Formats: sequence, C-alpha cells, structure tokens
Amino acid sequence: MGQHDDRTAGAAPDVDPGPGEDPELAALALKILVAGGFGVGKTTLVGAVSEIRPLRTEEALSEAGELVDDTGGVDQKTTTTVAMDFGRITIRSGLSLYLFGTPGQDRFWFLWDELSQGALGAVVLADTRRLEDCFPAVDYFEHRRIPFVVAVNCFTDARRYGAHDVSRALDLEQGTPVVLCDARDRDSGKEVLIRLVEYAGRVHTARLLDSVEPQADSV
Ligand SMILES: Nc1nc2c(ncn2[C@@H]2O[C@H](COP(=O)(O)OP(=O)(O)OP(=O)(O)O)[C@@H](O)[C@H]2O)c(=O)[nH]1
Ligand SMILES: [Mg+2]
Repeated sequence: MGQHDDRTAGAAPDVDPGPGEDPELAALALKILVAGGFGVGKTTLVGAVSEIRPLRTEEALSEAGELVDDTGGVDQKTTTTVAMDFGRITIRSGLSLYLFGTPGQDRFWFLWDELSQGALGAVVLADTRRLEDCFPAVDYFEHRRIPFVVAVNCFTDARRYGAHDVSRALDLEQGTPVVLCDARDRDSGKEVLIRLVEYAGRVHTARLLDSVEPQADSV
C-alpha cells in the first residue's frame, strides 16, 4: 500500500514519491466524471469498477419527490443519488482514476460545476430507450470543452443500436467515441474508462500543441 493511495483526486500528476521510491513510478491520479440521465446506471458503473468500497449518497425516492423528479421509464428504482458516487480504479501500475458519479436528477444540476473542476474527462452513460435524457450531459461537456465518451449501457430489454447510430442520434461532434457497455460488469466498465483516458489524452495533447504552435502571420 503506497502513501498515495488515498489522496484527493485531481488532473495533476501526483509527483511526490516517498523516500526511496522511484520518481518514475510516482502515481498519476486522474479525475473522471460519470454522468448521464436519471437511473441510467452511473452508481452501478462506479460500484462495479471501484477497487475500494464506493462512497454512495443514495436516498429513497419518495412520493413527494415524484412531483419534481422525472422517474418515467425507471419503474423499479427505489433510490437515487443525491450528491455523488465516489470510487477508484487502478488502470495500470502508477495510473489511478478517481471516479465521481453525478446525481442524475435535474434538481441537482448546481453540483455539476463543483464536481467537474479539474476533471480530465467524463463518461456520459446513455440508455437507448431514453436517449434524450443524456442530451443535457452531452451539452454540458461540449460547452465546457471537457472530453467525454458516450457509453451506451445495454439494458437487456432495450433494442440494440450500433455506435454509429447513437452518435448520429445524439449529433455528437466528430471523433467523440461511443462505446457499448454493461455498467454491471467490471471489465466492460474498465474498457469504457480506458477508451476515455486514451481519447482525453489525445484531445489534451492536441490542444497543448495548438497553443504552442507559432501563428502563421507571426513568423
Ligand atoms: N438490467 C440492467 N439493469 C441495470 C443495468 N445498470 C443498472 N441497472 C439497474 O438499473 C437501476 C439504476 O441504476 P443506478 O446505478 O442506481 O442508476 P443511476 O444512474 O446512478 O441513477 P440516479 O443516481 O438516480 O440518477 C438499478 O436498479 C440497477 O441495478 C444494466 O446494465 N442492466
Ligand atoms: Mg446514482
């Protein structure tokens, strides 16, 4: 157990190796958001992949809440996330992801700005039976230029669509990856996260290169 294991998440490298530790092996901790509409499987995904006991903030869905929450299409759900989920996964030696699952209901939008501070990127979970529920999350990340992948959580009773169809239906910017997954399955969830890290790495690198490239008219 290294001394970095329980540090606060952030997009910055965790470059503080302990005495005798090889600086090359210093852990990198990246912050990732797991977002999407109500009941799409965010808490399930964070729980499935996390190697620590995930922190959850679930509350029972109440009759009073039915007046403000759109629970249509998610009949069997009895609880909902009211603040966030938190988990951690080691992708490979020296690279950990801190996962922050967002609350799915509209009344918790005010938490998103706080949660997205310093995030490397996001997973937007989608359910093809209620694809429109992930529009706000897609808009949110596109406007803030936070790289994201769309992960279609393939519920057993939902019709299957290809990644290309989902990409078109959501009118995603070119290059935004769409991955099919099962949020309950650890390997499947890990695959989504690896796709996100690779994609976000490419996006951030391209931006960095853009920012240092000499302007054509300044030479
Ligand atoms: N059949 C099936 N059920 C799933 C899948 N993913 C999640 N569920 C179930 O769907 C329900 C919703 O999952 P949650 O993980 O609570 O969804 P959430 O997105 O965190 O919901 P909110 O926080 O309320 O927005 C739970 O009862 C899960 O067991 C899936 O891939 N297939
Ligand atoms: Mg949840």
